[in-house]
Amino acid sequence: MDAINTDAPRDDDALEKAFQTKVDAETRIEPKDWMPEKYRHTLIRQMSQHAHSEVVGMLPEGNWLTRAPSLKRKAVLMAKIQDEGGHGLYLYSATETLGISRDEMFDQLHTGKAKYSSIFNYPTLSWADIGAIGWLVDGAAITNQIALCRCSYGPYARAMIKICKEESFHQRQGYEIMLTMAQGTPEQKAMAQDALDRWWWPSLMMFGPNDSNSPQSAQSMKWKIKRQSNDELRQKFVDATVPQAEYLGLRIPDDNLKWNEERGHYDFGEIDWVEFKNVVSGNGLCNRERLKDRVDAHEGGKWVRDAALAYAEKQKQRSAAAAA
Ligand code: FAQ
Repeated sequence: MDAINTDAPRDDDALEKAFQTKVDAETRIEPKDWMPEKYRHTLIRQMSQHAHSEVVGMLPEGNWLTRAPSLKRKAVLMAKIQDEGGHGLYLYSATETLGISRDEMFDQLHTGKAKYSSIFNYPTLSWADIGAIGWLVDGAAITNQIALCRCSYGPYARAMIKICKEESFHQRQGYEIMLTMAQGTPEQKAMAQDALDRWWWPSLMMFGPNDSNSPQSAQSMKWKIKRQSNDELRQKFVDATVPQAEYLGLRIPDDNLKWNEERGHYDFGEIDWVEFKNVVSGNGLCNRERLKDRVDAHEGGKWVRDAALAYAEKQKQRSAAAAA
């Protein structure tokens, strides 16, 4: 058998061309395949930010676990939050296939070097916020993630399929909370409206900057990491969500929202990009609190990780002794 000469000069241009041909032909890229370094880095950036978002996203909802209005609501919310933790774990594992360790990713999150979704830096002020998060935040997340199920990188695309199924249940449980409140007492309906007022614009920001202002988009679309642009996905979300708000009898807080017959889509107002930039750069209402809670949870769990490692080491030594 011929040995592969790893010292031979490699023609990166030819490799990149072959790589792009493979992507264009819709052949999935797998961990051991050759890939351009920039593709690997782009995926590590996006997938680790996505994983961090799932894990930090547990915090605003966790705030309401002890105050859920009934045992049933509490059990459902607990299951949803655990699902989000599971999504973080799939995504961290999928990202590890690209050659970064989980410890490095945690370090990037805890030192503020890595981003996570802007949405989780807003406070959850009432029980209706739990409904609004499920309906709008999970609804926006699914809109984005359905497109990611066809991402060119195999482990990311496959993780998304399971995650989307669970997010779809999350979205329904949120909508059902909103429906119950919107059909409840006038005070409950007012709480639901207030939650929609506060979560609508931040939910639209989840899709990222406008296409004309999105530095990563062009290359990510060419590599089929992203299959639809930020603005296309945002429009899809608005078009799907407006009739849902109408059914609830709630008003979306946007005076410029109206159906455009010619485009076949809803027109909507301008996002406050100054607010978006502030939140993404660490100055949102809850950025500091969220990072502190994450770091505290990680440090608080150190003894569990140490105990698990010590146990694994003891088992290894026992098996080695038994085999000797
Ligand atoms: N927040 O050039 P682009 C969930 C950053 S999961 C913070 O457009 P790209 C589940 C962006 O990273 C929600 N940063 O970038 C759940 C880039 O930064 P960098 C998370 C943002 O990557 C529900 C820079 O701005 N989902 O909710 C945001 O092509 C309920 C320039 O932007 C994902 O992560 C933002 N909103 O497009 C859990 C999906 N937007 O690294 C609990 C995967 C943009 O260059 C409860 N990610 N940035 O410094 C994506 O699809 C993409 O990364 C985008 C951004 C669309 C987010």
